[in-house]
Amino acid sequence: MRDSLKFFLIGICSYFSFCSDKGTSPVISTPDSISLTFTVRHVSIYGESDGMIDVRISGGISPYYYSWSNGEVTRDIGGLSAGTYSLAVTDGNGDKEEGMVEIEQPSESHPGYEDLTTNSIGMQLKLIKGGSFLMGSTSGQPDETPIHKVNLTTFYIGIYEVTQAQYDSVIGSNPSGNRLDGASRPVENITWFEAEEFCKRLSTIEGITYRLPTEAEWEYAATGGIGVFEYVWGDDPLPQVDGKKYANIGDVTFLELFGELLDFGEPFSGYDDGYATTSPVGSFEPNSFGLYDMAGNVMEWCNDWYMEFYYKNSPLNNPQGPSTGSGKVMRGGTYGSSKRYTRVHGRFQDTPSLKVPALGFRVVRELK
Ligand SMILES: [Ca+2]
Ligand SMILES: [Ca+2]
Repeated sequence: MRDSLKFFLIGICSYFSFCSDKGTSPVISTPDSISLTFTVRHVSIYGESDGMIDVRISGGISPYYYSWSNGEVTRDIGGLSAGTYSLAVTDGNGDKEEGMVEIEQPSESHPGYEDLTTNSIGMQLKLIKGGSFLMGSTSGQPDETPIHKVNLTTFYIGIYEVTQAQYDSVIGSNPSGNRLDGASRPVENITWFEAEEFCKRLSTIEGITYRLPTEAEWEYAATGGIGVFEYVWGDDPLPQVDGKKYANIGDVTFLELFGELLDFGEPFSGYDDGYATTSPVGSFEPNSFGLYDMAGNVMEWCNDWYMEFYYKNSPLNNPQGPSTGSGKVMRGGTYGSSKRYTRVHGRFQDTPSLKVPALGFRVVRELK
C-alpha cells in the first residue's frame, strides 16, 4: 500500500470558491507524496494508506486537527470566514504537504430554496450556489485557455440529462434514436432549437425560467466544485475508481459493436461500462455535486454560441458566450467518445440544427 500512496484533499464548499495561491495552480504535489487541492468547510480525503492522516488548518483561528484512516472521510471543519489560512496534511509515514488556502467570500444563503428539488414533470434539480471558480485548463486544447476566474449566480441544474419520457411529456413526441427501454434514457436526436423549445414550454408550464446551461455553468457543474481534475471522476485514466464506474463512454462494449469511436480518438481501453449506446440516466456514479452523466451518455447542448478564444475576453460575471456565431457549444462527450471528448474542460461545437442520436441536454432553472 505504501507504493500506492496518493491522497486528494478536496474542499467541497457550501459556496463555491476555488482557492488558488496567488493565481498559481491550486494543486501542490510532490513525488510519492500527497496531492492537495483546497479547501473549505467540508473536507474529503481519498487515499490508500496503512497509516493515519493529520489535517491542520490554522491562521486566525485555532488549529483544526483530524485523523483519518483508510478510505474517504468527510469532516466539517467549521465556519471559516473570508481570509487566508495555512493548511497542512501529514500521513502516517510522515509525508507532509502544506499550502495556503484563500477563502474569498462568505457563504451565500438561500432561504426557501431546497438543495434538491423535484419539478412538475419529475425532474430532480440540484441547487448550485453562487460564487467564483477557475474555468478552463492548460492541459487540453488551445480553446480551453487561459484559465480564468468566473463568478456565477446561484442556479438549479438537472441532476440527470432530460429523459425521453420527460421530453415526450412536454413536447408530445420522442425523436430519439435509442429507444430500447427508452423512457429513462436521455432524449437525443434533437437540435439545439428543439432543446431550447423544450425549455420555453416547461417555463410556461411552471411559470419559472428554464433554459440551457451556459457553458460556464455547465463546466462548473461538471467539475463538482473541484476544478483541477481532467475528468469528472478525477485524474484516473479510466472512469472506474474503487470498483465504481463513473461514465458511459467509448468503452469495450461500444468498440465491439461499432469497431471505432464516434470521434475516432483514443478509446478507454480496458474499461467496460456495458453500454454500446445510451444508458438510462443515472446508471453510473454521480460527481461530488450529485450530478449524473456529466461525462458521456449523451453530449449536452449548452446555451452559448461557440468562439474558439472566448476565454481570452470572457466577462467575469455570468459569461453568456459571444452574441452570435455559427456553432453552439456542446459538452461532456457521448457513449462512444474518446478520452479527449470526455475531458471535463473539453469544448466542442456544431451547427444548432444538428441532430444525432448521441446529443441531448439537461436544463438549468433560474431561482426566480
Ligand atoms: Ca459505452
Ligand atoms: Ca452527458
